[in-house]
Amino acid sequence: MHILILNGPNLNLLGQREPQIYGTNTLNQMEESIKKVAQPLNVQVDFFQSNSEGAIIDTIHAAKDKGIDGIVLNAGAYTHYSYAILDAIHAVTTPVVEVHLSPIYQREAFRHHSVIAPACIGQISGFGIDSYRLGLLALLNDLEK
Ligand code: CA2
Repeated sequence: MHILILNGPNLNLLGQREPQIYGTNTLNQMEESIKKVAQPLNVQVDFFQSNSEGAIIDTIHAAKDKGIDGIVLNAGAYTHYSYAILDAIHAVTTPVVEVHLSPIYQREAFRHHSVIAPACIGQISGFGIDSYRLGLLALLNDLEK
């Protein structure tokens, strides 16, 4: 199995700002912890982060041709308003699990709605960097059905 962990805007700052909301682990530390989970499961994991909506969309489109079986996506704030990312997920057959570090339903009202959720197979939020591990396991579980 070949999985992509795709991160959107500002997540390159993980661990460097707002640790009370997003924790103290960096994006690199999250990636290392995912590799440790994936290796014994024989799962190949790729990582990509972009602050650009277009790059995220291009990456979703290209996933299948790169042999990627599924995507764990933290679209950052695009989650709440990017119909373009919603359309991109709808346009491909690659399954996508939506993840969030923070408990989005306990935060500001604008974070309570995900416009991309209808195109995703499921959503995990509020578990800090563990949301990625849980998202990966949920995706693998779905792919193995
Ligand atoms: O909780 C999440 O994972 C979010 O997707 C993170 C987004 C936010 O807009 C969503 O509502 C929920 C923000 C990412 C910002 O990441 C930072 C990380 C560290 C320091 C500053 C920003």
